[in-house]
Amino acid sequence: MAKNTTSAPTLNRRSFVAAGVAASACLASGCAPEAKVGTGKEASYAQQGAYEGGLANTSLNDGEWKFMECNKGCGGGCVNMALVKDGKVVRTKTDSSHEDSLEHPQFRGCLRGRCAAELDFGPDRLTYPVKRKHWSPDDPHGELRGQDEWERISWDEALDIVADQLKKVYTTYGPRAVFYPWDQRNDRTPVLDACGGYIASWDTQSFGSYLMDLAQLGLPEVAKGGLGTVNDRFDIIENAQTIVLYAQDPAWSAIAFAAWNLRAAKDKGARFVCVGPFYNASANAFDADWVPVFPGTDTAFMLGVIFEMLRLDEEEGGIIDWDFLHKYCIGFDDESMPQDATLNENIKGYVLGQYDGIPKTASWASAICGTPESTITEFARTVGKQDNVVMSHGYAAARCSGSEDIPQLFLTIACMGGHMGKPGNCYGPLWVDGSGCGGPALVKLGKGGDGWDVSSCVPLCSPDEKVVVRETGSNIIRTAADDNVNGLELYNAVLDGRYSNVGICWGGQWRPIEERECDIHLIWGEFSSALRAGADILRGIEAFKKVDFVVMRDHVPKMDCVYADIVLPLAGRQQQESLGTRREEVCYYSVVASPDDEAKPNRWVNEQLLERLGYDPAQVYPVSPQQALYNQMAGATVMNEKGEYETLFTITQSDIDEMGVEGAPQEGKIGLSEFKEKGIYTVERKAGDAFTHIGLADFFADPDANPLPSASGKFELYCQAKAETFNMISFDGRTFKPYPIYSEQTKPEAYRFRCFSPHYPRSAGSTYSNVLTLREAWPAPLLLNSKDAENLGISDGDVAHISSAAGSILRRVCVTSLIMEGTAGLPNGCWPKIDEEGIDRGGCGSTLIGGKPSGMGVTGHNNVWVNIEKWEDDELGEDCEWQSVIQASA
Ligand SMILES: Nc1nc2c(c(=O)[nH]1)N[C@H]1C(S)=C(S)[C@@H](COP(=O)(O)OP(=O)(O)OC[C@H]3O[C@@H](n4cnc5c(=O)[nH]c(N)nc54)[C@H](O)[C@@H]3O)O[C@H]1N2
Ligand SMILES: Nc1nc2c(c(=O)[nH]1)N[C@H]1C(S)=C(S)[C@@H](COP(=O)(O)OP(=O)(O)OC[C@H]3O[C@@H](n4cnc5c(=O)[nH]c(N)nc54)[C@H](O)[C@@H]3O)O[C@H]1N2
Ligand code: SF4
Ligand SMILES: [Mo]
Repeated sequence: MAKNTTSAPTLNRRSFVAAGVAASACLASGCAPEAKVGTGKEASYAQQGAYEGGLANTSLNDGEWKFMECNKGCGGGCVNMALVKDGKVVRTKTDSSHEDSLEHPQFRGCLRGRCAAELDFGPDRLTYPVKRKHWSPDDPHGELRGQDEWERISWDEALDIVADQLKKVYTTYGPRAVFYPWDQRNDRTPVLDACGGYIASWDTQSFGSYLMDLAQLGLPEVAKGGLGTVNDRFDIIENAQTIVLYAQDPAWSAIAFAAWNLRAAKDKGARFVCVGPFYNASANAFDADWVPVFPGTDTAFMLGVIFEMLRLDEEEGGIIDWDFLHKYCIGFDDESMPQDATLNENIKGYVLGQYDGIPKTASWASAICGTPESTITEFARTVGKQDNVVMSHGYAAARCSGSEDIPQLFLTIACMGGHMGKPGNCYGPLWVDGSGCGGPALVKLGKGGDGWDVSSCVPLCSPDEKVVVRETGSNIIRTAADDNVNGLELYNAVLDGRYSNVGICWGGQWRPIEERECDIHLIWGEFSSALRAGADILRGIEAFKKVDFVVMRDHVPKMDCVYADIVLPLAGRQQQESLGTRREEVCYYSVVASPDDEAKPNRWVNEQLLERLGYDPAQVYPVSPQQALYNQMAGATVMNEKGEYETLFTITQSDIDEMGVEGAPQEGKIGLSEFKEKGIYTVERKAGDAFTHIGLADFFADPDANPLPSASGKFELYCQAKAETFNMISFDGRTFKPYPIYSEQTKPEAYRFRCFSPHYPRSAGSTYSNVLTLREAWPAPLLLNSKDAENLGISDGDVAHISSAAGSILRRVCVTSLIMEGTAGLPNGCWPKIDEEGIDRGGCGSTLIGGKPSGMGVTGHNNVWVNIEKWEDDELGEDCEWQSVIQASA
């Protein structure tokens, strides 16, 4: 048994810096690098790594500038650049390809993108495969996960072990013993698909209740960006009079240049309104009016707003756009009921209290949502029909238990004000997806053809096993009997062998809720940080400890790796060429550096495993990565003013030869080598140009000829299909109506604060949150209202112990008047660090989230009930003083 070693030793900043300095001194004097490799990251970093801090003394021209792909996570794709000298990144910057303007913007990266080299080549980067010392096929010693020592092993050993374990589990227990707790949409694992599928998971952690089948309401699917309803940025900048940022903070959490476009709208005179528990960075930046709403109470708030809109319209007139409601929507009132209605009820009657005797007045709402009555009335006026209003929402309000009806309610308010289909008016997840640039892509990449097809692979499991084959667009995948575990039941599935299946959430493929049993033996992980991102981390650790085998692959030692048996090191984004696009631009990312270590590309790992499992990788992956990149380039097109797509790149035979691919020379608008040199191609814009776009313009021009995807072809404010789906998958037996209703959330006696989880500049998800520079710049404190802090005896900078029914964490506190009393804002993305007592000293929000799924299975990421106390037991230290590492013992 390992003596008291934790498998995630933390790297202390001072020792890291000292080791780096010592190692570089060693390099300068020509010492041989040998012995360092394999004994620890502090040593191997400077020898093998490709990032060197101490940028200040480097000249801007001393080296070669390369285009550095950001590890995103925010969904954007900015231009970030790295100055590379002698194979090391010595400096970074962002887009400087041309002068910045609204018409031809620079695609500037944020602070995370500028740290992309430190992420990909930092001191904690995984550089060789490791095995947990006390794991063996016969006795996994699961109880030591997270505490054991690591042994460095060769790729051959590592891949053999993984392939053997897969064979064993598939042939002995079948595909339902393999658990890949990540998004069921996922089409990222040809290895498990080839073997016969696996149990996947689904979660509302990101989109919240917007994960519902939005098409039923007439809206575009959220997974496709949900942007079909959104106007072009120039329309918004020029024409919006009011911009509502509902549960949204683009200044902290938007994609790339979203906040910058909002700034332009502000300069043109738009008024901003921020709705949520936090007067956030965007509210500050755009001098917004604040509509405070307690986390998780938006249903009550919006019902109150609808009541007030009805009242004001009746008393004063000019608030509700009745023509819009009756032409483009169904089911707002008795006059517009759909033919398939089974109830003689609707939102208008409900709000007026006609069915339950409770009018949803401003005073009724205020008692629940904490918004002053007069502010509810004021908001009702603001979103009335008189002004051009952009109704922009994030997903935070929908990431709350009890939030099922939020998408339909927000839509209802937008429709009551008639805020769609005309200049300066639109509704949608603006500034969350696609930088708020609504409209068809102006630049498109060709199809790479690098998806995979496992249809030739004979599953390893017995032919009796139910294996479901589906196409995801680019790939053919398999899942085990369409098993999908809800995010709040992940660990029940492992520990109790039980969960509730509701089918596939994407594309409306839900099925009736059904109890299922399972017997999970193997946990697989890639592309996500399921243990950190999900919920109930403490139970998650128990689940990881229970199974026979856990295998993870990543660039960095995230928590899931720390609790694994085999960890496979992946080469980062910046070790390969790639392309990225958004509406107006296409970016090129070069190979930035190639550190001399054992990290390998993801695809290489898959090919090696497929081969060991008896499959032919060339059949699974018909196109080489380089050919796929070429195909994307050769097929790239750009829209002209007539709306036609034209070939983008001129490609010569020598370009083709240089890439070592097959293809034919072609004529386009820009030479491929010129593009690679510039790193970006953008479509220049101007206000009123041919690319200006109004969301769903065709529908609004002729709703009968261009119906929406709902049953009626219109916006369904009474939606039979929605009610049927929700009731079919209700986890707690709660019933829903075709129109939005309030469902009571009772406050547990023992808890005082409602904690929400703002997405925070330090990281994108948990990605980047290990970077010490970012940890130092953004310490991620718990935000606490000054009156609450005073009552708790907590001062700014003190450490608090924050506890919920699921677990507890420590975090330094930032005392502020910018969040509502009775709430607490815990930044998302911190890496957990669980101590012997089970306290998370890393301050990860998911440690606090737990409980059973309710309603359609929404997780309460933004309305978890907590208690807060001052922590005086010991010192916490700063996040930038530690970093988790996985290193083999000498
Ligand atoms: N408490 C709390 N939890 C939350 C949220 C919250 O607000 N509060 N937000 C939720 C939201 S909105 C989301 S979207 C999720 C995000 O959660 P995840 O989808 O798990 O995202 P990350 O935490 O960024 O982890 C992504 C991991 O994939 C790795 N990775 C990157 N590229 C590759 C690759 O090419 N191959 C492989 N194998 N791995 C790669 C990264 O290094 C990183 O470890 O978190 C959710 N969890
Ligand atoms: N810097 C950074 N950017 C990111 C990410 C990141 O981790 N870091 N993550 C990316 C991802 S995966 C996603 S999904 C998006 C998330 O984007 P959003 O969902 O828009 O982001 P959040 O920060 O969770 O929430 C925005 C605001 O909503 C408010 N809010 C919280 N709870 C409630 C509520 O119950 N009701 C109301 N009305 N308001 C509420 C908060 O005050 C917060 O300021 O961001 C993306 N961008
Ligand atoms: S994290 Fe997002 S906004 Fe920041 S540089 Fe990367 S892609 Fe751009
Ligand atoms: Mo997300």
